[in-house]
Amino acid sequence: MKKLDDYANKPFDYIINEEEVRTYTLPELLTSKQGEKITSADEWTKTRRPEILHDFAKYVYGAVPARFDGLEFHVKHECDFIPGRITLRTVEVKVKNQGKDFSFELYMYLPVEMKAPLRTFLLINNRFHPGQEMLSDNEFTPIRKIIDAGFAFAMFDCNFVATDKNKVLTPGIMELFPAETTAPEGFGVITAWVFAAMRCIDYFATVPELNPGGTIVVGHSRGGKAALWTGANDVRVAQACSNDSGCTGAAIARRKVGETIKDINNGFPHWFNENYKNFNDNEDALPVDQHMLAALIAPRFVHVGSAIDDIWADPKGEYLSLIHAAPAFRLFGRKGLPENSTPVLDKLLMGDGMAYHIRRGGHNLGALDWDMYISSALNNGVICQ
Ligand code: GTR
Repeated sequence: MKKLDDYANKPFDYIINEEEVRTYTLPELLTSKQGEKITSADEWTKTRRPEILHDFAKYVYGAVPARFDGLEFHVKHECDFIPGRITLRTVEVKVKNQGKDFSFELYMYLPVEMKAPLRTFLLINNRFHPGQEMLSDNEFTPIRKIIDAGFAFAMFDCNFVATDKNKVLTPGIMELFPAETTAPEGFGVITAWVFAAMRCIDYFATVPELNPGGTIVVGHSRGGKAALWTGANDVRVAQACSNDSGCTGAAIARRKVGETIKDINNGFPHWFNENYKNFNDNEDALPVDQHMLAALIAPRFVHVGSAIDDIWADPKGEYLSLIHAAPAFRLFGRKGLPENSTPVLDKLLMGDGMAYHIRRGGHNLGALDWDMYISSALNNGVICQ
């Protein structure tokens, strides 16, 4: 019987025999569709990055709508969350398109003494429980801890923005975009959440003390997939944190360890676009793999967090995405994860442009994860737009 403590310095060996993983070839990160080698940050930004972004939109998530008719913010109420320390501001975010509008609530937790430029942790909250959770700190939303570390904290309820059930145009933001959601490449629910996250960052830009270009987006699991896709689409994201995002998040799809594309498309067909279904049991035909999603965040910061018991999310595959994304970061002079060091259980592996951690326990966003994300955000020498 393996004992986890014996594997603290080689956590992946505790959960997987790498020799049993199928052999695969990843799509070339630094070769353009025309076959040109990408050797500079400029070529990456002008040529390769748009190609990869386009492929993720077309074959996986659907493009984030860039156009809509209007956007309004209304502060609905403001109250003491902790008197003298933290204010809770509820903002109605109203999006208008094609004669319709849809509003969702953004919850902002702000230090009473706001000193510019304040960076904000934005949680794409897929486990929102109105009432209870909002009124107290909890493991998933440790409001006090984040504020005390010197940040603002914000979140919205995923389910309210786009129902996490199926891709029907039930009340939700997708109703505003009928054409953009119904085509085979039309966007799914994950992209709807990303669109909402980007509108939250638009709100940050209206608050003088907040630095919208210093936003740190965090998401757990399905929210983690959305956090990475937000970081890929919006350069105001200075850091994207993927917590246990697994399949179609941080984990390399071609490994087929844990949840596969077929599993996820069968279980959650509404998260992605219709084209993605063509890659069920057909990973090798996909023009992208998930390391390229992490690469789209370069030269900004990406932090991937895994949990040792969350084998369904393929922790090793999540880590490998960072390794294979690193060449894009190097084009910008960022070194990636430190050379010659591998993850140690419960410790932060802090790199240049990226960080990784794997902790004890299962599929959850907990105290240690937050400590790690806060620590990397404090130390990453953030590149703000
Ligand atoms: C799992 C699912 C994952 C993940 C997660 C979640 O069961 O297979 O892809 O996103 O749920 O969001 O909690």
